[in-house]
Amino acid sequence: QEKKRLSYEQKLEITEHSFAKKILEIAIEKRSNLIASADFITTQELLNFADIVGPHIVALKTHIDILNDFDADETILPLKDLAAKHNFLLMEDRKFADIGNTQELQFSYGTFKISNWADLITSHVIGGSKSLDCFVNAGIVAILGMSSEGTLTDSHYREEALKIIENHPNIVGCVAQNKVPDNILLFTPGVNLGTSGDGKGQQYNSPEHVIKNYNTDFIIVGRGIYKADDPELEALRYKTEGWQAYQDAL
Ligand code: 5BU
Repeated sequence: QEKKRLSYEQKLEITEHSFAKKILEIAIEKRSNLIASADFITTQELLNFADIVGPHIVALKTHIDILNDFDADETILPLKDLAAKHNFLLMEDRKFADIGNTQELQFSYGTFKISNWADLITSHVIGGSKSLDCFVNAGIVAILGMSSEGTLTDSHYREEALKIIENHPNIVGCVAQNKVPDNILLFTPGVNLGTSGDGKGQQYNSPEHVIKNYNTDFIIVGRGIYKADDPELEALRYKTEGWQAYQDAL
């Protein structure tokens, strides 16, 4: 018999990291494995979207540096309120890729002061294990493999990256397009029900495909939801498909 995937309850028992526990608890409570990527350039759109899809998601993924009108008081305070109101985590997709000292500065200083508000942050592991020590009081989602055509995250890179990911205490999970060991939460972007690519290198699969084939824990959906005519309805569709595929795989 084929080995079944672990349930979110089972993962909750084996995980050590507090932010891993949090996202698993939200998944169980909401019966959702959906992360919405909110790639907006205005605060108003970002906040509207967060309020609409908030009840259906486990986390909202941001690229805070693409906002034209970022303001700590006008953007982050209401965003934190919405995260509390709807019980989702804030995941900043910063993709750090530098030495530890620089990442420490980028994490806590400058315009965005990410460490003040992000629950999860994404980081490459290209700077080596020690470069990740600076990310305290947040959970790292480490990038193992990218979804884009021609990515350099080949099997050798991923093999070496996985050694870092498996052994670093600040890491809660990784972004990848393949299976990973059970103790690492798997986040998979490049998920869309309507199209197989965006003409700019992005490659898409369905929620069912990634959950059944890679044992993905959390699907990350951007344009599939925020470009839809009715984003809430579309979020519900991805949520339902994602949860159904998870239950089928148990
Ligand atoms: P899309 O609109 O669903 O294509 O958006 C995908 C989001 O996930 C977008 O914010 C990307 O920056 C992010 N992403 C990705 O698409 N692929 C990757 O490998 C990584 C991040 Br890492």
